[in-house]
Amino acid sequence: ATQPLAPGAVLLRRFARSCDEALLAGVAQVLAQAPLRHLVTPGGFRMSVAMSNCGALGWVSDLAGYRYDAKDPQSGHPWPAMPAAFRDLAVAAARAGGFEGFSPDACLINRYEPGTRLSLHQDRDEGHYDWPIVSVSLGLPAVFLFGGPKRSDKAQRVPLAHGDVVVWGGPSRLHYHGVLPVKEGVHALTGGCRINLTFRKAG
Ligand code: MD3
Ligand code: FE
Repeated sequence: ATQPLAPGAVLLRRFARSCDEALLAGVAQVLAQAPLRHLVTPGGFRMSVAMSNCGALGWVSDLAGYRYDAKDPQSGHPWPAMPAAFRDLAVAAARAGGFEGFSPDACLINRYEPGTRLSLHQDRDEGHYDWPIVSVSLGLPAVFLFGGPKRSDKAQRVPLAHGDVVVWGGPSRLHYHGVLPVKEGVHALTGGCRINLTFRKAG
């Protein structure tokens, strides 16, 4: 089922269900080369979400700021290649959301353990606001906060379950968003955590 959330934002419930095992095999392969880590914000706070990346560019944060980098600062090596199953899913979801020709060069992997949250923010470090961000939720469910163009705009709460995919394009691309603390639970494929993949055109 396709649900419009806001102009330019399309929720594709369960879109990634049929390829969930291939996606999680890809996650394991990437994390073997570029392990999850807790980044530090420019303000000096340790993020509760653990992150890694694959693709030509990866999102990083440290005391110097937020940016995309071709290398994993922890290893000094390029980020692992984007698995074919990742790219194929992201391209198909973007097409279903109305964005033909999406060619992501960055995939951020976020891991949420119970209690982990992501506070309201905008994604403004990519060079291409005309392309959408495609997000894929795997494992434990979460409540996503989807606000407006200003931090103070009222946010809608959108429950996201395993396999749900959202294409965030058009005016929604720069809206504030976040994730409420993930509740304890067990999922057959991920165990006690939620994994989120976000595909972007960053370079
Ligand atoms: C709406 N991740 O990595 S994905 C992020 O569940 C991030 O891990 C969350 O926000 C997560 O930056 C949410 C959904 C998402 C991603 C980007 C957006 C929603 C968005 C950009 C604009 C509007
Ligand atoms: Fe974000």
